[in-house]
Amino acid sequence: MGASLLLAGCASYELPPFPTSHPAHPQAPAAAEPARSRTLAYTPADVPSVRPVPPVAATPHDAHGSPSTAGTSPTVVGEGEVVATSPNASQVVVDHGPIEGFMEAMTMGYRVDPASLLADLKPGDKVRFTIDVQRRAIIQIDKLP
Ligand SMILES: [Cu+2]
Repeated sequence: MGASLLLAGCASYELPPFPTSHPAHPQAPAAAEPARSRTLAYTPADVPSVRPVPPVAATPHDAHGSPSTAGTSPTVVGEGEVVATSPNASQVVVDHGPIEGFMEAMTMGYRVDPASLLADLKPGDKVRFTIDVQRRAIIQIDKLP
């Protein structure tokens, strides 16, 4: 008798209903879309390690005719190969060699300003590019033969 009472007690036990906020609840709201990747959509503010380059360091590269002589912002010149372009996002990914006084060789994305510089670039193109150091943006790109 005691045992059957105990069983009846067990059988009548019900889990408390899930609150709608519980992920197992049938009416639980779907998880929010994960944020879109912004790997290449950074701004200079996202890159804390920018080291200002003394204008002197850029001077040997200015023979190429970079706009640095006209503006006040220092520039550096690098050479590399286009890996990908994203004209809509004003971005180019380049596999570049070492840029003296600026950064070592690497593959990375750069903002390009104006985006029209990307117009006739395609992956595989060898390029020489000028970077505005303060804006961390490519402001000139020339294809190399
Ligand atoms: Cu780099």
